[in-house]
Amino acid sequence: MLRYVVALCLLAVSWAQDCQVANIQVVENFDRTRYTGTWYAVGKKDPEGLFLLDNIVANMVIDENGQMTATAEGRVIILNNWETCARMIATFHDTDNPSKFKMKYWGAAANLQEGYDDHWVIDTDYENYAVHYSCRHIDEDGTCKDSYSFIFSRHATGLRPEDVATVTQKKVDICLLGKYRRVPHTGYCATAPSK
Ligand code: RTL
Repeated sequence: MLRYVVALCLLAVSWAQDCQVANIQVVENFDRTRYTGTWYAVGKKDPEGLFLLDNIVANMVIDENGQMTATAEGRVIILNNWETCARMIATFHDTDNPSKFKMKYWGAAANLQEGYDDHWVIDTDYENYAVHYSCRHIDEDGTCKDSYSFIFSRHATGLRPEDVATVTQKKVDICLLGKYRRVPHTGYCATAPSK
């Protein structure tokens, strides 16, 4: 009997979650104003290549034209083994879905990475947690070949225990459960010289 229940549950999960990027659900009625302010990355799933390591803090802003912009910082090690606090700047471009943005980003220093990525808000309660997702390359079968994702918290200490289950379910929904690492906050970017 138990075997059938387990099999049925697995089937239900695989139906609900086909890992097609086009089917990923994002937060409903996204309110960009409530998304502004400081977000501490407390978990991250890395993309391929160079990435922010830890001490990652983002600050979302709405400019005078209503456009969402952001600054972010985080510890990085750039190609020649040089450790620094990367200070990044981003502008967000609207799409036909209010929770899905294109994010143009660049470094305050010229030797930092720049790019144009998706920035999807999968879920947020605005006051405690946000689940972000970005797929850089969609595979031929419609699944994501190279993604990154941040679990943001309003609290540098991590998620509130009552938000953990919701966030875990969202990790399942975006097919990234088990792929995240915790993001330590040690004050690195507050003290290290910027470059
Ligand atoms: C996040 C949201 C807020 C604004 C920005 C973000 C992403 C920054 C990235 C930076 C990568 C930097 C690297 C530097 C080394 O050269 C999503 C936090 C800009 C992806 C790899």
